[in-house]
Amino acid sequence: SPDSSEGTTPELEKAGLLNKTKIAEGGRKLRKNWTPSWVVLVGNSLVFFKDPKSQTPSSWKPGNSRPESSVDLRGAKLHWANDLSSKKNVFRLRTVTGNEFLLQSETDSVIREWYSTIQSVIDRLDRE
Ligand code: I3S
Repeated sequence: SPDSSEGTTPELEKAGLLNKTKIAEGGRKLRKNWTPSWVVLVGNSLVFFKDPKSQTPSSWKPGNSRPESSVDLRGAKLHWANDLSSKKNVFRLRTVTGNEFLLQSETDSVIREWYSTIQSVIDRLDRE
């Protein structure tokens, strides 16, 4: 179909504002630096943008703004991680390359939706 995720336009699964900090790079621990981030789940990737105010789910298109960083979800692991922060609603995402991020929202339903949507992409990639 024209809307298939096959081809050149990756499927936009979800987009929104989360608090983010990177805690490891290639397995090496980093100092936390929590910042609000516009997070876009598209195709097999989680993409992070600065300047959340300039982004909305309806206006976001692949390629129309420069991402701060991007995470390949293939082989990634997701875990609730309330032990890793004093904040509530925190999960940890670890990539196969040993990059680790904490993502957080003050809103329970928001973080639960992100967790289950990212996990479903990881599961889909595991089955491929
Ligand atoms: O895991 P930590 O070290 O308690 O994380 C806190 C610190 O990164 C802190 O910054 P300083 O390195 O300047 O102390 C941050 O302000 C806190 O937000 C971090 O803890 P939380 O519990 O918010 O993840």
